[in-house]
Amino acid sequence: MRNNDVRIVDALQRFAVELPSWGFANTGTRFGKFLQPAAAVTIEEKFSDAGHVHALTGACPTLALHVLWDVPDGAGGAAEIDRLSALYGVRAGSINPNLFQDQQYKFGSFGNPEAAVRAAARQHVVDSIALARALRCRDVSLWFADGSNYPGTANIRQRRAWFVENLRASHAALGPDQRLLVEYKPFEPAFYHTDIADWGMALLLARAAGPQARVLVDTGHHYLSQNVEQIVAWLLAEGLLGGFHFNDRRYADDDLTLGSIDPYQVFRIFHEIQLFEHETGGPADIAYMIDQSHNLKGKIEAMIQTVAMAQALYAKAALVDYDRLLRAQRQADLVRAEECLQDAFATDVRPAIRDWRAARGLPADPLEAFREGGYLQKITAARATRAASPSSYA
Ligand code: RM4
Ligand code: MN
Ligand code: MN
Repeated sequence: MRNNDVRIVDALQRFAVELPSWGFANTGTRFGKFLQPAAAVTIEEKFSDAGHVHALTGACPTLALHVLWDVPDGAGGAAEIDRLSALYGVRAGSINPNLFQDQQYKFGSFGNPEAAVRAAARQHVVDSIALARALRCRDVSLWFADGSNYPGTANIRQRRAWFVENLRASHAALGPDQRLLVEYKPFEPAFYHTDIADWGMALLLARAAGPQARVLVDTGHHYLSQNVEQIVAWLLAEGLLGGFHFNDRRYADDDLTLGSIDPYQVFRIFHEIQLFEHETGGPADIAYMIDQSHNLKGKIEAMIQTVAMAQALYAKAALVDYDRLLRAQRQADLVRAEECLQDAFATDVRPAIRDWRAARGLPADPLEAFREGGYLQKITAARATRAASPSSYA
């Protein structure tokens, strides 16, 4: 048991997860938006909420920014972001260009048949890289809504070539310490073909882009029953796993709270990563990020719940007995091998996590601390005075 406690503490010490600025804003579905009076509208409010989550969990030192929604002035807005970082105790994290919202992107961005639109999209990514550099952010994270709705309406190979061209040009703008993350998604908003539909396409494009490009795995961006941890294992083996967008889903890209539907899958993903680290003797260079926007749950509460879930599942994965596991695998001792994972998953890590929090001066139960702390009441009163405004997303 003591040994377990040490492993849990070690795991918690090295685990950090990035919050999404858009997770604190009013979002919804394409059918409707149910506005929350406490939802963040300004970038300052998003920093404030993220700072509060970090203060309660100690695990979220960075905030992902969406360029168009958060820093529309690009690198010109960097000084204000720096001010907010210092004020609220969270740094800017990944920078997310927006290549899907402008009218010009109706038929795509990097894959648009018009050269002028492809050039505008490329310029936006180059500007986003400059913003990231001004903020000392390493990762520029690309997600494309590009695709087509009907067979025959797009030249799939031509668009692929345009993607390669623009990704190479974007990569050329990176500073030596920066990375380009390429996210994939099988469908939506495109319903016939999506230009980067799966991890294989993302991997080939990342490779074509250049040595500082990596694949980003959004856990919700897979077909039902797909083995996500196998994808993770392969990307690790190829040295191309750059980061995650965490969320859960029951049907498609539902952006539900991490681990709410299938915590064992998240555990298995963490297991593949930690086994890789055990075997290679060093940390995998992965950016863990949350990509969730809660429509019905309280936004800050759901974010704290997510972080606590991520910590617990990461800690459980750290409990797998590798010697026993690898021996059982070699001997094809199936049940024993399987048990190694199941035992770790079944371990109650909550007491050790509470102790770890207390030792660091954090509330033992961050959700309870949030409910009792008065922050939500304070921002609800302060923000209710202005007309609630939905964000443009979703
Ligand atoms: C996508 C994807 C991206 C996010 C957009 C808004 O489904 O998950 O990461 O930026 O939504
Ligand atoms: Mn995502
Ligand atoms: Mn998504």
